[in-house]
Parts: sequence; structure tokens; C-alpha cells
Amino acid sequence: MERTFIAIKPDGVQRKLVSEIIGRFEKKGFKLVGLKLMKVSKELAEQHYGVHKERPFFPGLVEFITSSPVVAIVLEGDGVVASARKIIGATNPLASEPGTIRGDFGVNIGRNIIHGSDAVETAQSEIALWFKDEELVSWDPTMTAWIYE
Ligand code: DAT
Ligand code: MG
Repeated sequence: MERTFIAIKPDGVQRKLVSEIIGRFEKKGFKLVGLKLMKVSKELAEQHYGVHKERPFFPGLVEFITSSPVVAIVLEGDGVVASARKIIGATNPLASEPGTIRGDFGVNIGRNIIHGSDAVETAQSEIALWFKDEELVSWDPTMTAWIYE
């Protein structure tokens, strides 16, 4: 079963959007398999956003993501990587559709509330970066038969 990595960024935590955001993924039918509140180190931030290290916004992005706690999440479900990206919305909240998390709650690209892995392979490396194996929980929600035929 596919897994994705989600992070509720410092702005989402400070703005008390954690329950709203987790609730959207739960209600969709995705399964929580990893969940923790954490302060992000500079090293972790730089690794996570490594693909952007030459971009002008990189120092500010690392500064922001390490500035205040983040909620790190692993979700599991059919097609969860692409579906979570749709639920999250476009990178720039002003361009995100209403009904998406960024579209409903954000304005500024540098304060876009949430991260979601952009592909299955990225998800695998991000999950390994953020979570130890023993922090991921395999379990069988009793609702599964009402979500999958
Ligand atoms: P996404 O988070 O939608 O995958 P991304 O991987 O292109 O977007 O960029 C990572 C984060 O970097 C993004 O969520 C916010 C920040 N960012 C991207 N482009 C930016 C820009 N032009 N100015 C400021 N921050 C930017
Ligand atoms: Mg990205």
C-alpha cells in the first residue's frame, strides 16, 4: 500500500490548524501510520529541502521550517501521494483552489501551511529521513471495508 510524507509547517501549527488538517486526511479515508510533533534541526531542514538549495528562497525556507514546531505525518492508502497533493493544493496559496488546504487557509507562498511528497519515490526517501522504522505503525482500521471494496 502506498505511503506519503506530510508535514504541517510552523505556520499551520501556530495557527491551530493541526486538527483541521489531519481531519481532512482522516475523513478522506487515508490511514495515519506515523505522527509526531517536533522541532526541526537545521540539518534535517537542509536535507529535506536539498533540491532547492540553489534557490534564492532556500535560506528563508530553512529558517522558517526550523523556527517553531512542525507536525510530521505518514499517511497510507491507494494513490495517497497524488491525492494528498490535490488535497493540499498548488504551491502558491493564491493560486490554490478553494477547498484545498492552501486554498482555504493560506495567502503567501512562504507561509503555505503544509508539505506533501511530490512522487512515490520522494515519499519513500522523505519517510526514511523523518521517521525511524519503529515509529511507523502497521494497523488495521475496522472501517477499511467501508472505504475499499
Ligand atoms: P511544494 O511545497 O508545493 O512541493 P516546492 O517543492 O516547489 O513546492 O517548494 C518547496 C517550498 O518552498 C514551498 O512549499 C514554499 C517554498 N517556496 C517555493 N517557491 C518559493 C518562492 N518562489 N518564494 C518563496 N518560497 C518558495
Ligand atoms: Mg516540493
